[in-house]
Amino acid sequence: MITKTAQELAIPVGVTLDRFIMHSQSAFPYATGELSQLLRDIALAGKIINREINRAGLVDIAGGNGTENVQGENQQKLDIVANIRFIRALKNGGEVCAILSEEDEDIIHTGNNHGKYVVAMDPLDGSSNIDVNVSIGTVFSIYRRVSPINEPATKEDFLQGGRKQIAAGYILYGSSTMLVYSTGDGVNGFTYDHSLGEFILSHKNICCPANGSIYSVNEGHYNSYPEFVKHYIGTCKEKSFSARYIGSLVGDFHRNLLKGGIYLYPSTKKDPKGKLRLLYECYPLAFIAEKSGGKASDGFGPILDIVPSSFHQRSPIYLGSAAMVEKAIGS
Ligand code: FBP
Repeated sequence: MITKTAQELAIPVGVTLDRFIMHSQSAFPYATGELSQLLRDIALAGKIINREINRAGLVDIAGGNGTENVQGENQQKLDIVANIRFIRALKNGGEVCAILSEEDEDIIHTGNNHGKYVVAMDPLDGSSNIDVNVSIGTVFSIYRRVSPINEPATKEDFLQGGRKQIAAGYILYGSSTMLVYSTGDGVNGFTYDHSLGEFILSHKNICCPANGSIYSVNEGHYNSYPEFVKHYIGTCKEKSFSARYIGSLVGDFHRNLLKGGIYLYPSTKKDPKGKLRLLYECYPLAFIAEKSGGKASDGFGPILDIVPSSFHQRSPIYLGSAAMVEKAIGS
């Protein structure tokens, strides 16, 4: 009879998000646990949205809602569900005094004026893929407020600039569901284990490869891209790089973060300022890119150095492996 070791008999489940957060918090002697709780609230909302997405085809939350968001985009029912779920989780969590969402024109005051943090978010990114079962995601960015505690938050709390983010990340609802975030010291990824209802550390200290052979861009807009972008796409083809574009920023970024690659959403004739929103799409992913050794540029300088002026402003973005971003914007 073969005797099994304890490890073999009871394979460890791994490090849960909760335990990882607690462990990281202990590295900061003055930590109060509020940011830790906020990260847990985001994870909880992610679990609920994951459940809604998985069963969208079975219950009446698939498809359009017949309403438009502040960007003039047709809202998918799941866009609205995700927005409600995140706002509710952050309100009930108590750490967040205000939220800026892609789905709402103005700041959402949570009533937690004692809260030290504000969150900017894209509750469900990749709307065009929601109904066709292609990976979609949530993107979030966290700031410590600059307005006085116990008073309502102000727009200044959200217009601090990308380098003032104290944490940022995304949740990818794909073949598996993952939460990837950084609080400034390294980037870590957690895979959702449905059977436990827990996010488990699966990608420790993610480093974006300096170079790669994958480029992600909507070539359907090729004719309206700036000349340097057309030239760069040409060099990618000359080198037989792989074109990979699913039309979900989080899905495309995540692949390139792990394998090496570049995601580009340049300015176009239709969107001369770019399509993606600076505060809750570009800043958070630029934060993850830079903290994992990658780069993020608007074609002229680092995305994180852009001084924001409005909530829903857009920006061109070149994001991913450092050498590829440098090559793209230098083309
Ligand atoms: P949403 O947040 O409204 O989904 O928009 C962003 C996005 O869908 C990205 O996820 C994606 O990379 C891009 O727009 C796709 O745009 P296009 O269809 O023009 O290629």
